[in-house]
Amino acid sequence: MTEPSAAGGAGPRGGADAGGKAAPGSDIPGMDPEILAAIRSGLSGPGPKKLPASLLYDELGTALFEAISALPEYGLTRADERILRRHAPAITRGLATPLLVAELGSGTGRKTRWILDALASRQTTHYYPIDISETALAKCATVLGRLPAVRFEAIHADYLAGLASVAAQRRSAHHLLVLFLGSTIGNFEPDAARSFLREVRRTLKPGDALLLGTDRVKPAPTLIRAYDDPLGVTAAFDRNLLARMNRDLGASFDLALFRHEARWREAERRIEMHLVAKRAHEVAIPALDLRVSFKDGESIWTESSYKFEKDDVAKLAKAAGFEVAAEWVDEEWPFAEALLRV
Ligand code: AVJ
Repeated sequence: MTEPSAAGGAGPRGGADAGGKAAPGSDIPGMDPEILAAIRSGLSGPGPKKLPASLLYDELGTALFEAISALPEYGLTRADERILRRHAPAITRGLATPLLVAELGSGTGRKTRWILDALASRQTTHYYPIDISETALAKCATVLGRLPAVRFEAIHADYLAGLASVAAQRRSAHHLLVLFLGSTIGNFEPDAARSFLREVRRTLKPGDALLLGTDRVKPAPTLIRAYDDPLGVTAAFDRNLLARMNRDLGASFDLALFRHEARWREAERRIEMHLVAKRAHEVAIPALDLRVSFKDGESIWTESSYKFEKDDVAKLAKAAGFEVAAEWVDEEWPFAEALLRV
C-alpha cells in the first residue's frame, strides 16, 4: 500500500522555490521536487514540525507496513480482507457489466482477489491497479496478473491521473468500479478527503461505483496499541522515515534520539504518529542545505490516520456527490466497506 501522491498526507504542501535556479536537492532520484519542498517547509521555521506521510512508504517502509498488517494489535487490514472475502458476491452483485475495475493503490493484491474472482465468474473483467510505486505494481502483477478472465493492466501514475486515463480508455458500454480500500482515505485531512473524492466522482458516470474502506472509531487503548505495538514494528515503520532521509538525503538523524509516539485526538477522531526528540540537538540535511534544531521533547508529526463513524462516511460521500448504496461492517474489528453510487 502506498500513499496518495495527489493530495493528503500529514505534511503541508510546500511551495516550490520562487528563485530562478533549482533549489538544492531538487533532482534527487526517488524524491520528487514537491516532496523535497514539503520536507523543507515542514522542518523549517518555528512552528510544529511535520513531514509528508508519503515518505514512510519506500521499499523498506512498505515491507514494514506489511509486517504491521500481521500484528495481532493491528486489525485493520485483516478486517478489510475479511469483509471482501465474505461479501464479494454481495458487493459485486448489483454492478452493471461489462466492468472495468480501477484500484487506487495496488497493495499486495490479496484483498482485491476476492472482488476479481466474484466478477470474473460472471464475465471478463478489466483490472487497472494504479500506483506511483513500480515495486508495488510488480508485486500486484505476481498475485493478480494471471487470473482467468481478468485482463490486467498496471498504471504507473498518481491516483487521479491514473483514474483519468482509465476513464479515457473506457467505451460507452463500460461501467467503472473504483476500489479505494484499506482506509487510505483516513490519511487525508478532511478537506483534502472531500476534494479528492469529488475529483474521483467527476471521472465517473451514472451506473459507476466506488468501494470505500474506512476504519471505524474504537476505544482509545485499542487504537493506541494498534499504532504503538509492543513489538515496536510501528515504531520502526515511523523511524524508518528518518533512516530514509539519512539514506536518500545524506541527513544525520540519530535514530536513538527519537522515540515513536501514537496520540489519539478524540475531538478530531484521528491517530497521530509523532517522532519525539529525547533531548535538544541539531540535525543536518546536506541535500537540502538545511540544519534543523530540535528542542527537548519537540516532535515531528509524521502521519494522521482518521477514524470514522457511520455518519461520517455518509456525509463525506454526500459532500462528494455520492450516495451510500450499501455498507458492510466487520464485527471483530470495526471497519466498514461502503459501496458508493454516483
Ligand atoms: C495504510 C494508511 C491505512 O493509517 O492505519 C499503519 C498506515 N500507519 N500504522 C493506517 C499505518 C501506522 C495505515 N494505512
